[in-house]
Amino acid sequence: MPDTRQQKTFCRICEAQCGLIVETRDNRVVDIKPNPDHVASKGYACIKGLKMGDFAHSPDRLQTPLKKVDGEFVPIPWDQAIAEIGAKLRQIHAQQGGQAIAAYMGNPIGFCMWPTAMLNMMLTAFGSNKLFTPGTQDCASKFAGGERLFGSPGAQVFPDIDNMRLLIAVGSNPVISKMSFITMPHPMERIEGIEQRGGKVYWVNPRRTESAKRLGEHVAIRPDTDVFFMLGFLHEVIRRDAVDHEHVRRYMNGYTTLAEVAKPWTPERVAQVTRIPAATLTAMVDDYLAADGAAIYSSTGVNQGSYGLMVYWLQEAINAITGNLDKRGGVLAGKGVLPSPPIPEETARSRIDDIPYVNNTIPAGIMADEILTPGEGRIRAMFNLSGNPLLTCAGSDRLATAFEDLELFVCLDIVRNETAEYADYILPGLHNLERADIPFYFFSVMGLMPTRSYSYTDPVLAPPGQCRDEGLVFRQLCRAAGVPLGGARPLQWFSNLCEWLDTVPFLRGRYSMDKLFFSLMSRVSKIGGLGKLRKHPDGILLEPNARRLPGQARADTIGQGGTCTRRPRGARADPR
Ligand SMILES: Nc1nc2c(c(=O)[nH]1)N[C@H]1C(S)=C(S)[C@@H](COP(=O)(O)OP(=O)(O)OC[C@H]3O[C@@H](n4cnc5c(=O)[nH]c(N)nc54)[C@H](O)[C@@H]3O)O[C@H]1N2
Ligand SMILES: Nc1nc2c(c(=O)[nH]1)N[C@H]1C(S)=C(S)[C@@H](COP(=O)(O)OP(=O)(O)OC[C@H]3O[C@@H](n4cnc5c(=O)[nH]c(N)nc54)[C@H](O)[C@@H]3O)O[C@H]1N2
Ligand code: SF4
Ligand SMILES: [Mo]
Repeated sequence: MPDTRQQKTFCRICEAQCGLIVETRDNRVVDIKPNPDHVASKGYACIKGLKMGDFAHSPDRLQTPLKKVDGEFVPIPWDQAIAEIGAKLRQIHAQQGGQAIAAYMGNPIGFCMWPTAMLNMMLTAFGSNKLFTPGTQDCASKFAGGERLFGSPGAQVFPDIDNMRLLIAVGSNPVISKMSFITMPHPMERIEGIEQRGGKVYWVNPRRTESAKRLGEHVAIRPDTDVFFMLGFLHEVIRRDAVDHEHVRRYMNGYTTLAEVAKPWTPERVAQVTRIPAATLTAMVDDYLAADGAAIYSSTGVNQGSYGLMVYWLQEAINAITGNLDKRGGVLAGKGVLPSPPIPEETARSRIDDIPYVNNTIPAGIMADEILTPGEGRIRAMFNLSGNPLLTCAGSDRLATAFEDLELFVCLDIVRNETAEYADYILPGLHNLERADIPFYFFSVMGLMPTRSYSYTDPVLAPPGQCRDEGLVFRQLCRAAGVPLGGARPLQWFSNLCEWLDTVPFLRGRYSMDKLFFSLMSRVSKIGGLGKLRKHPDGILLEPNARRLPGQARADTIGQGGTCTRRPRGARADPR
């Protein structure tokens, strides 16, 4: 008799994290359907989520650890891989210090809470803060902006799409990508709702995208000139005195400076740079100001440009001074369920070019230089956790040279990608369907949810071959290298105990550390233990989004200065 099962879970390919129903037979996916009862996605899922079984069962799946021997990858047992990598780490740590050990964490696994937490714990164990992420390319501008505008990198705002009358979306293409910094399944249906309510949508983009072809008005802009568009927009808002002065007085600092910055940037002047006709810009301002609930929102097309932070600052300044910040139909402040990880008082700076860290991460753009440039803290050992930086970061040739220069390069992935060709070891990790999870950082910490919800999933599939949870691999490597997980001996002992209990047949799975971690997180978030969460496979609806500025207890998140204050030194922003 085949073992046929149906299990509810949620997708972890993009920010939307749609609810899915997965049907399996003998540990193979036979069908994936959208979950019509999921509290947030309500029966929506896209082709990527529905076809992910093909990736889980791909013939390209890595099934065993590989070691490069004389230029060829040969299979080796896990014990050997852990012992050898651990010994090499121990040596590099002793000779060159913790900062010689670094990691790049790819985007797909960034949606999974456990392996990413354990990677951080391993880096902490070595005393390293060198974590590179794609986020430093695609959204560091927003994290840096959140810190400067609202008091912490995790304090972010998102457009209240379901209630607004006007959306200006800059550098985004939701038909294809489902947006960013907003966890919203089926974005186009909800954006369509704006027009159905009699409102309007503008797409500011050099390209007439699939989204612009579907609805709204396309405004063509010369690439990388969005900062001037924002300056012209702000100039017009201030020239017309369409400013909510009471809102500004109560919650913001620096308005005079803002007005001075915008003063020279008339729509006519801006048009010469952006190629957006002055009449188009002023018509957009007319529509924005006339709408009861409006927002300018920008995404990856801007974040990856030269002026991401400036665009973000100006955009949120416009939303704020017009009274659209913290307004139904404007932009709302995210409210997560977990506290933000602490950000050090003193911002770390990179060895190369003295660049400040953003959200505890170092820019992937200087990874090659951090490896190749001699001196204290030069990277000698590198982990690549489900990333493909050789292709996705700038400067492939130099990165290839850098990866070849490393003393130890370990890639963990489910397939052998281009970057892994440079590895000394390739370790087989888990597909998302093979791990338990809770909603990732943007939900749980930043709370960028138009529909506030929370869920837990058990694994749907057992991993094939010798594929191993990456979180366990980092715990084992800490032990092998003689450094305690997270820098705390009791934590390493606890980790070892959990690992041992998982080998006892009748206890297997009961004390696995990932589940205990999820249980702890869910209890900290006051949602309940895994027992409760398992009873809600369609997710749990949380208290809806609300205005947050007037409540003084929460004013620090939005920043007493909506436009440009920093929190007082020593004050910690509470993301809730
Ligand atoms: N030219 C160009 N470069 C870009 C971008 C662009 O638009 N153009 N976009 C940028 C952006 S927005 C981003 S986020 C980065 C992404 O950059 P990266 O994160 O470096 O690259 P990806 O190709 O998304 O994924 C890396 C690896 O994740 C693995 N993976 C996929 N699913 C799973 C899974 O379920 N489990 C495990 N363990 N691994 C899995 C894949 O095998 C793949 O090898 O690229 C950036 N770089
Ligand atoms: N199918 C699919 N979906 C994905 C992903 C994927 O790889 N494939 N990746 C996921 C990830 S990691 C992310 S971060 C999100 C990204 O999702 P979005 O933030 O929506 O980004 P993109 O779809 O890359 O669209 C960026 C747009 O910016 C435009 N653009 C380029 N340069 C400029 C410029 O200078 N100014 C302006 N105004 N626009 C510009 C481009 O034409 C493009 O339409 O998508 C997620 N969803
Ligand atoms: S929209 Fe994103 S989360 Fe939803 S099914 Fe598609 S890839 Fe998965
Ligand atoms: Mo991204």
